[in-house]
Amino acid sequence: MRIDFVTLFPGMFPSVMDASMMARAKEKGLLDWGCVNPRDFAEDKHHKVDDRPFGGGPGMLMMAGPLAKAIKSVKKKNSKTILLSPQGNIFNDKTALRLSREERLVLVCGHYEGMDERLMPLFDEELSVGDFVVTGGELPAMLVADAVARLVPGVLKKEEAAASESFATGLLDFPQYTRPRVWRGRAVPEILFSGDHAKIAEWRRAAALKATKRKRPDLLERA
Ligand code: 4G4
Repeated sequence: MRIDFVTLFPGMFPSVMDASMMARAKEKGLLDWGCVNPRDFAEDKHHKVDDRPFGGGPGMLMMAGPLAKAIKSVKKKNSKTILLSPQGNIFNDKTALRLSREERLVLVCGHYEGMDERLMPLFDEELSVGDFVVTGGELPAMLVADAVARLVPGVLKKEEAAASESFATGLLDFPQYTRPRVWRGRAVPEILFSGDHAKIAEWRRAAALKATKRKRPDLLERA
């Protein structure tokens, strides 16, 4: 998969995109990414990318011209072009799985108070990572990139891949423990040392169900 970010702040990306799982995915040749800056496509000598809204009001908007040219420079026939915005459909694991099957994503990061409405036809989708506003689309875009990349076949190690199915069960994760066996007077549940794998699986399912009921009852109602 190739991911192109359209962003006024390309410097934000390497620390996230070149670390951990995404670095490994790149080394394996499963993921490739880059940034393109609308400022490099500005048409005037001051490299202007924002302007005041017609009709008045506070703040600035991203201009259509530079952003459209930046998108065009990375968009290919097999690209899916996505705007991150508070107005988008809420992003979830199901969307992540669907996007993980795409060959190329173009993730467009907005800034200022928003963008010229006439850009909207350039997007195949508008996604939101939650009901809140952040300064720019960069963090939402990287969040989507991470969630999608880890579902690209081969990116996760085998043992991690199994864990990623936990959301697919529709339940929260079961509680997990590692050494020491007793910590601050609290012992790890005895059943986990029984060696009885069927019993352990049964305990984990019940514990996952209980955790889901307590923390996210809405997930159960949907299932
Ligand atoms: C597009 C339009 C995404 C992008 C307006 C982006 C929250 C999310 C932005 C804006 C974002 C989200 C500046 C309001 C950038 N904020 N929930 N901000 N704003 O996914």
